[in-house]
Amino acid sequence: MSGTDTLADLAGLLLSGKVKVVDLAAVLGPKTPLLKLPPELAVDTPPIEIHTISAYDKNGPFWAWNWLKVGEHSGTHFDAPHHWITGKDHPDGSTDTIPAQSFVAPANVIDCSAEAEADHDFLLTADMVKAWEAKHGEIQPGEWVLMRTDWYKRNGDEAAYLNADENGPHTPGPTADCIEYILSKGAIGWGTECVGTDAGLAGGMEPPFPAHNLMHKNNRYGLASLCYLEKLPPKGAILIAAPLKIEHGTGSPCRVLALVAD
Ligand code: 23J
Ligand code: MN
Repeated sequence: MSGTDTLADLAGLLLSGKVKVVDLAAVLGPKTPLLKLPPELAVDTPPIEIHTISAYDKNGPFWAWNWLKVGEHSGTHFDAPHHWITGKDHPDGSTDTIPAQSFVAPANVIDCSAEAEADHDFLLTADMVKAWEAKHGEIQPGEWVLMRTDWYKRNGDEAAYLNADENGPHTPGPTADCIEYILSKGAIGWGTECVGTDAGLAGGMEPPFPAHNLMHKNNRYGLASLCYLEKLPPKGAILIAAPLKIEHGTGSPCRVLALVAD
């Protein structure tokens, strides 16, 4: 079958609803939970603002539009390799230089929802990924690996979403050996339903923030604050995740979509 025929089939499947488009993004606005870093270490991303330019009024009688104040790493968002010091020298590692082919890729969805509910500091390990592969099939080169935790259900309550106490944030994520393993399989990216791609306590890991450090060192991508991963099968969904083409951008809020066969 030619590529043209395949696309004609896809067009029919989309129009008939046999292929569904699933929205994996959270609403982006002033109530979006944002990462809080230790103040002695770093400056935080500023709160999101949405300002009206006009609303069919004296500032624009027939039209409505807004302007935004929003950090690149806010809400459901894409992490580009240039976000991390380990990835800063990749010539195709910023939002305006990543090849478009990278923005559409198959997804593997690993369900850790029971584990994350039982242990807010739950860490997905390489051995657990291997056990998942034994059941569902191997992670193939060029595919996303997404960690489902149902954590997005806390997204409406910043304190619950960030889940911090005096020892820092308690949110699930990957171990360094998990990230090393998916990189050995050729994964194009790693995504989670938490505020960042790393676990809450990842600053104390070796290396610190292994999802950021290792994925971006290898010119691979991240997705954070994903929603509704329970709507995706373990294998078979196609992810569409394209950041805004920000000049020298390190990431961008992103309307992440999944194509899912019904
Ligand atoms: C900056 C510093 C640490 C982290 C992050 C950003 C993110 O999670 C992010 O949004 O990329 S952990
Ligand atoms: Mn980010």
